[in-house]
Amino acid sequence: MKRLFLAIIIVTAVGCKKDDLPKSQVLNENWQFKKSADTSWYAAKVPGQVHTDLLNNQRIEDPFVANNELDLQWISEEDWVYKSKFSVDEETLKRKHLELKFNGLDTYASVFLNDSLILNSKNAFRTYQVDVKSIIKSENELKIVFESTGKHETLEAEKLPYKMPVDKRVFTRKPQFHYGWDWGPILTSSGISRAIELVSWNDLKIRDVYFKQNYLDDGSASLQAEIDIEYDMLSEPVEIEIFVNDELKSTTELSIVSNTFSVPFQIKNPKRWWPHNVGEPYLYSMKAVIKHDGRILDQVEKKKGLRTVALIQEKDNAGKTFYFKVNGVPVYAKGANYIPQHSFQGEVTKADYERLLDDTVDANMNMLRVWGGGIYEEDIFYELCDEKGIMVWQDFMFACAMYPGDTAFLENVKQEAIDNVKRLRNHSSIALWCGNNENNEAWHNWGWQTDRGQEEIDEIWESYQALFNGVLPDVVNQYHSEIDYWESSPSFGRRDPRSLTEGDAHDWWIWHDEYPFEHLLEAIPRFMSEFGFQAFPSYEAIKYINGNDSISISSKAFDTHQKHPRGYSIIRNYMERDYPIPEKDEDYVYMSQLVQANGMVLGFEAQRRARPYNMGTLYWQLNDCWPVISWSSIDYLGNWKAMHFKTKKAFEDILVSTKVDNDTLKTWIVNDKLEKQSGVLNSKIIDFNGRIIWENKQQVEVSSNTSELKLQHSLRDSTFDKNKVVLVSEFNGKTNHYYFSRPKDLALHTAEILKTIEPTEGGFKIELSSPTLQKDVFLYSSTKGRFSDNFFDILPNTTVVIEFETNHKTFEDLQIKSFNNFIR
Ligand code: BMA
Repeated sequence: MKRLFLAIIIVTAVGCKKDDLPKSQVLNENWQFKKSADTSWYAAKVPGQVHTDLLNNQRIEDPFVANNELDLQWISEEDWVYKSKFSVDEETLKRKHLELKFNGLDTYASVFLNDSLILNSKNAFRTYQVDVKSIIKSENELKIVFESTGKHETLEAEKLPYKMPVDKRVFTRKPQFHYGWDWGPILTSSGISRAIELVSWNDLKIRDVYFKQNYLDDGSASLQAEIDIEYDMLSEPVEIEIFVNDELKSTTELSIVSNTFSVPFQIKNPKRWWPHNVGEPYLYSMKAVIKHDGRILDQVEKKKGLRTVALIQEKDNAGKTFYFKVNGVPVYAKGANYIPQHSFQGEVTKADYERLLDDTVDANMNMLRVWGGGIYEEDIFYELCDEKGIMVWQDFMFACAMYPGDTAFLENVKQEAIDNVKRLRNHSSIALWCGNNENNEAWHNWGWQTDRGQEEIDEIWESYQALFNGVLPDVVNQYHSEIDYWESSPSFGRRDPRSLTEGDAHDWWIWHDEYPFEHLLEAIPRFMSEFGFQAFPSYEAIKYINGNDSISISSKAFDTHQKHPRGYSIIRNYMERDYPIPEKDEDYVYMSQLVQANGMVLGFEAQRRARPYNMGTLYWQLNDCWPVISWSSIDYLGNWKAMHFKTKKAFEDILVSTKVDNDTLKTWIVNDKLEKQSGVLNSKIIDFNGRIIWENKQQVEVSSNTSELKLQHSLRDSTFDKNKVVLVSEFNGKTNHYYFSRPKDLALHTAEILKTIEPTEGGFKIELSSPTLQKDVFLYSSTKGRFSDNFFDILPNTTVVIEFETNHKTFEDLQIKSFNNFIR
């Protein structure tokens, strides 16, 4: 009797209220901050971090200019306090549930609401939810104290009877690159890194919906909406409706008896999501609605693509395959390693994400690896990857270190993994979860076991196992079982011969071991997940570093922006091998970009020619987090280095590529498309004035999704001077230039480049021509804008047309460099 009475009350309470869907109020306004020991408060931006707040209040100099970084180390040794006042309206206050949701606190934070301590957080990658119903009022003060990470790290380190191979940072769950990297400054900031929300609801709130795909074929897709709720309506009947593209797909009635339930639904003749280069990255909009008595209690909508994706590792004669099969089709992965776009994440805008991911697609990449020393990216990153058809290899945030394995640490990481796997699992772009970056390789190959007792070695390795073969794969298996888990990238260190026959490889014979780029022609792994080479950034970034208009690269302060201890000498050694060494700084910058670009392209082409043995190439690294000399192809200011322009060509779905093997010229056509290609392969060797020395035309057909050797021509009887010719190959509008000598040996001529410039709707059209071959022509200007191509060759007596996209109405300072002018 009593029970029935209660039920009636609830039904009436639920039934009669209008407009009480759960609400979220974002608390980003009115923030102030101060150093803990100080008394004056300053305005703060949330989300953000203390360094940029200090900068915006003119308390410090720009950390990215000159060597200011070095003078700012005191910031991370201090504790910082943030506070804000916020009001809550009457209607919200009356709600049954009020909760504060912290989407990112970096890192050791004590949170006070109206002077009550409501949270102690210790993981920048986690989301924390706190019930505040009993203490929230109409006028409130939220205060957060961020303690210096160092204190905590010292305490944790002291608990161990030995030193971890990398000290300090491994104890704190925050972006590891904040502690400095070989391309990043030491700027260990703290602050409110993602939004804080006040979430309120009455009877029911959906915490999470996972539109899980159980089965997919051409005829139908079977899915289930796995719904997590909070509720106050035990045993109440509710209806759950699932909509796909606004069409009602299923209605289910059930009584609420637990926090989770799932609702199956079907999609007939499903459209697939594809990586953009092989199909359309089609996304459905899927919505779960929970109703009671015809009234909506809560609803969640997501964009979701249907696809299967699997990492295929099958034994073969050489070792084991390593490739991604999407919708049953092997897809060759072309792309890069992605790092955070800024040392201070709060500075990255939606426009920055859009531009960088457009640049990714523009360069014909279909995969990015979100590297483990950075962050689990913002939602917008994955939304754009879904939309643009970019696959994401997602590392968990562990890099180049060994991590603790005590229960508290493992539990903290487990919650972090659950938060992020659940947050990201509806994204079709996610193709792989990977445990860490180089931890396994480092432990076995970087001398980290030397001078340790067996017990210590065992304990550190057990911690590794517990985390990367326990906690993390268990979370992936439980929450995102449609995606594979890979323990560590790379599988084997480069000194292990298996690195070329199975798993993924990081080829740091190039750069770190200073092997010549030609090494890439022979050493071809199953999947190259890292290799790279540094170059100087754009003139604009160099001026930013210098804090003035100079392109000088030789000041002490400038050196703060080269984080690799041997960086300058490695660049010079490689340059000396193959290129002339220019005297002027601005020319040296240009030449460094050519060394990087041409060297990397040698690798890309060799790896792509070798498909299906090799099925992927991800270079180190796409972008920068500050102005720096680094391995990136796009600098901090968004400027493309020569490498990004050349990568774009080397990553075209249809690639013509040549190699000379024992006096035989061999040309392949690589076809990543799922359709066969036919056309004329036109090959000619010309001298630098355009005289044809040899020519061959043949009709060819190239099967889909393959690489085929199409031309073999013996050079044994050829009499041409290798330094004076180039092979120009063309197939269906794609061209490739192959030089037979090192750049510095080429007998290029100097001649004027003729140019005309005409205004167009979006900028200017530039036409360039020359009577002689001009190699690696570089256009630059102080007028802000974008060239449609750069670092290209002009063939003798042909005209190259380049668009310069700009908002400026005048364009009088176009400058041109040609590699020809450096030949002595
Ligand atoms: C790779 C990366 C980074 C590093 C890069 C260049 O191993 O994983 O750790 O920045 O090498 O040294």
